[in-house]
Amino acid sequence: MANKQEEAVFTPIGLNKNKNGKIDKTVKLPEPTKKTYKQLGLTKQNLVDMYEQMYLQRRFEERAMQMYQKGKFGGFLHLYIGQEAISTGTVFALNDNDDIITAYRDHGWGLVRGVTPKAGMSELYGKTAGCSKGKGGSMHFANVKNHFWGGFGIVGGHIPLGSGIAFANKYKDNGRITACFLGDGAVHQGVLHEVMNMCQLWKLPCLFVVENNGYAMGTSVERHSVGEIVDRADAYGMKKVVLNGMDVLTVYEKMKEIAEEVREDSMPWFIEIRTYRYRGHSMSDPQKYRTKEELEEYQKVDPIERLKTYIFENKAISQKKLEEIEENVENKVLEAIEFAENADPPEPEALYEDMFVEEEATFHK
Ligand SMILES: Cc1ncc(C[n+]2csc(CCOP(=O)(O)OP(=O)(O)O)c2C)c(N)n1
Ligand SMILES: [Mg+2]
Repeated sequence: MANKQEEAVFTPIGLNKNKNGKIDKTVKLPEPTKKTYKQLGLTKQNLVDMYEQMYLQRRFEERAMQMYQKGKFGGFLHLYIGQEAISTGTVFALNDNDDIITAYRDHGWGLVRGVTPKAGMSELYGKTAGCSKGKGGSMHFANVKNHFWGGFGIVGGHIPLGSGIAFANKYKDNGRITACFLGDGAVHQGVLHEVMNMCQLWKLPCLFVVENNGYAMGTSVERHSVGEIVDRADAYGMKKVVLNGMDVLTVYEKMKEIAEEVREDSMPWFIEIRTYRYRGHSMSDPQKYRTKEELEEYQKVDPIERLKTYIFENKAISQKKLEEIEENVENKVLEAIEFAENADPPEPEALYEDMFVEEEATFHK
């Protein structure tokens, strides 16, 4: 019951109001690393490789968006555009056999963990050549061979699976760690708190990484979350950090440091990486909840442009050579579209396949 003097108010009030009394919806980006690529143990070639990967993720999705708009395929399409430094910095920092699991904004993760543009595009088109045989679509990119477990549509549904993988790794004593990525909106799913408690208690080598991109669908973080997301770690005595997710070198530096520490002490971490979602939640989002100016603020610190500038400042590659790399990526994406368009759709019987594990489970053989 509301106090007699006041009306019941169910909209968030008073959180980070700016001078005009409006809710300040921006995600505050922490300072990026000051270390040079050499201090981080990276080579000029590593910088170029990171750039190529981020550029591939961006062009793959921009083209996928075009094809979706042309009606070439349907279903959901959640774009990762703006967040590419997180997938790229993480995968360059972790070992190739460390496990990664994420939610439905998963195209970038798939590409960086070895889903080819052809297999990715075919998955979007619902073709058998897709990474999930065309039966998963946008939300179910996966590459189990390369320890990327997908791609999940239920907000928070994959979090206990991530900690289960971490449990299996500890049980097998194989030295692998698990990185479980989730959105800011998923932080409020009760299951996260069940597994954070358990992971801390059982010392599981698991990183819970929140990609705070400012919004859960059309609801800004300021409207859906009390306090700082990262502080959820305090309730569990878990180690925590906030990172700038618009700078690939920052993500690389911290994820590498943390991964090394986890391999030593097998204690979990709660990591908030701040970033920004450039596109709507999915393709049917009119984005009335934010302004063009807000989006442009973040585009000024675009992770791909930022790395490109850094590459030229450090003379890691000539402009001409980088343009060749970009052209090559562009061609690969166009070839992937052609391939997907001409690929076969699944036969109706495929509906009944892959429902259960029929042979021995392949995990950790
Ligand atoms: C259990 C559940 N509730 C609601 C939805 C609908 N839904 C899909 S995405 C989403 C928002 C999640 O936002 P966030 O975790 O911040 O991830 P982002 O989309 O920003 O990557 C919601 C509510 C869902 N898929 N699953
Ligand atoms: Mg979000």
